Order: sequence, then C-alpha cells, then structure tokens
Amino acid sequence: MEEVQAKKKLFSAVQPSGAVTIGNYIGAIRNFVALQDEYDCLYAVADLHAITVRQEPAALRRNTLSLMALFIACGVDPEKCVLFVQSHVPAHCELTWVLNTITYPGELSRMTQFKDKSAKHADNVNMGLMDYPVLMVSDILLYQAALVPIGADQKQHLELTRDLAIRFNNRYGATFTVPEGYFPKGSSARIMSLADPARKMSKSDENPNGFVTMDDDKDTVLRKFKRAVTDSEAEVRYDPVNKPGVSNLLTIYTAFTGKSTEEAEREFAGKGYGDFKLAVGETVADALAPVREEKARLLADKGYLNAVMKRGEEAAARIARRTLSKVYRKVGFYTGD
Ligand code: AQP
Repeated sequence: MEEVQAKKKLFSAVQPSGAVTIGNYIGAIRNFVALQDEYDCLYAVADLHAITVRQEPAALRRNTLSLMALFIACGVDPEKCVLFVQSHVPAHCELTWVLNTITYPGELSRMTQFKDKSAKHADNVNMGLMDYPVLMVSDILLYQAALVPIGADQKQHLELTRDLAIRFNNRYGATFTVPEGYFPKGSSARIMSLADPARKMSKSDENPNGFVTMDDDKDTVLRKFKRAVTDSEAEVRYDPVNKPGVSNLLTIYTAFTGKSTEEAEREFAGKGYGDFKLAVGETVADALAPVREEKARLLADKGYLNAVMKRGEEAAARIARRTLSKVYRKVGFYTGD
C-alpha cells in the first residue's frame, strides 16, 4: 500500500501593531502564499505579542481585523491554511509559562530586538517585552512546526526556539519538533527604512516616511519613494555597505518584479536617481492597488472574517491542546489519570 506522507507543518505570524509595511509583506506575507500548497500552514495575527509595546485598544482591535483581511487579500487561502488570532488560543500563554521556567534571563536580555525595542520604548520596558521571544517559541512549538518562514531579522528568535525545544526534550524526553528556519529563495531580504537605510523598515516607526504600508495609495507611495534617502553618486548599483539606500530600493524593486539584481542594474544604467525612484514607486503602487481593493471588500464583510477566525481558532486549538497536554504530563502536572 502506498504510504501517505503527512505534509510538514509550518507556522508564522505578524503583529497587528500598526499598518503592515512592504517589509512585512516581502519578509513574511508573500512567502505565506508561496508555501501554502506544499505545507500544512498555520498563520496567526500575533496580538499577544503586539501588547508588549503600548497599543491603543481600539486601534489594536481594528488592526487585528485589518491584518486578517490583508492576509486573505494577499492570497493566503483560509481553505488551505489555518488562519487565526493568537489570543483566541490560550495555550500560547500556557506553554509560555512552562517554557519560562527553562529560560534564563541572560538569554532574553541579549536579544537584539529586546535591546532595540527597550531603547525605543524606554518609558515602557516591561517583562512582556523581554519575554516576547519565549512567547514566540511557544507559538512555534505548540504546533510542532518543522519550518518557520521568517525575515532575516528574526533569526535570533528562531535560534532560541531550537535551544528551548532541545533543552525541554533533553530534560523531559522527546516532546517538541525542533524547527528549522525557512528562507525561500530571494526572501532573506531585510527591507530597510526609506528615511534611514541603517534601520529596518518597521510599522511602528514614528517617521511615516520611513515605511510604505500596504494601505498607502499611489500618491503616497510615489511621494515616499521620491523622498527616499540615497547617496551622492548617481549610479544604481547594489552595494549594501557603501550604497545602503539605493541597494534597499533595488531589493524592493526586485522583490516586486521578480527581476534579478543584475537585470535591474542594467535597466537603470545611465539613468538618474529620479527616474529610478519613480520606477520603484510605480511598481510598488501598481502591485498594492489590487490588494488594497480586495482588502476593502473583505473588511466590508465582517461576518465572513469572523467565521474564518472562528474556524482557525478551533483548528489551531485542537493541535495546541494536544501538545500542551503532553507538556503538562511530562513536567508532572496531575491530570487525574
Ligand atoms: N523590514 C523588514 N524586512 C523583512 N522582513 C520583515 N519583517 C518585519 N519587518 C521586516 C518580517 O515580518 C514578519 C512579521 O513581523 P512582526 O509584525 O511580527 O514583527 P516585527 O518583525 O517587529 O515587524 P515590525 O514591522 O518591525 O513591527 P513593529 O514595528 O511593531 O515592531 C516577521 O517574519 C519579520 O521577519
């Protein structure tokens, strides 16, 4: 009899901490779509993560629904993937508590993201901000995910996931799948701020000219690219060390066109930065227009979005509960049997 091979599980999430940027799209969401046929995918709106920095409650609710609609508008198919909201599945918090007891403060305080966010939110350096990576570890391990598609900025957190999975398995016996990072070809790109190419593009950046959101209309997109920081040469060449601004624009251009860097360099050879920025802006704006339209259509149908979330919650909770029960048994919690 032919053996039916189960598809590998894959988990990823995006925080509803603001309007999603083209950095989130290039580093995460477009890969969600590319992977959904080949793997058993679970994708979450990470609201528990989002509150590690101060969120306005009404905006958080709005952003959660908006991100769910964006996933679907970008092509994530709720018939093929489990799409859910993180706080709807309590097992994420429950597993985090257990994993906290095998995590050392030094492992968390040296995380680049913790240091960056602590500096950025100096008035609110809370325990949740420090514990963020353990919650992320729980997100992944709960679903026994073999693969985690992430942007290059999240590699440290994935390392911690592997370390904690191995640590728990060594202490209590085989429990968790030790996941691998998944960086589909051309996706390792870290998209940088248009206003300061030394910093990553972030949706919570206080300078709105630094990021392009998936909701920006054509005029806004063109304006932001027109203002993008470049350099004093007039040569479109990929050289992230000496020409970080231009290289970032080339990365964005190739991500949206599928062209290679060499092709793009040839295309803009002899052209000024004005033409180059306009071409990048138009490419991005044209790509975003249909997504924006579809998202608006979905947001007008809240009943449908709620139903997708409910179905996702049930499917996610079923898998999560199985892992959590195993963990509870292994650590010695009395379960009555
Ligand atoms: N600039 C980026 N380039 C490439 N990938 C990126 N990602 C984020 N920014 C970039 C990827 O997007 C996914 C979801 O990220 P997130 O929302 O969970 O958290 P984040 O990485 O902290 O994203 P932001 O935009 O910087 O959010 P804020 O400003 O709220 O902290 C991840 O897979 C990430 O790699």
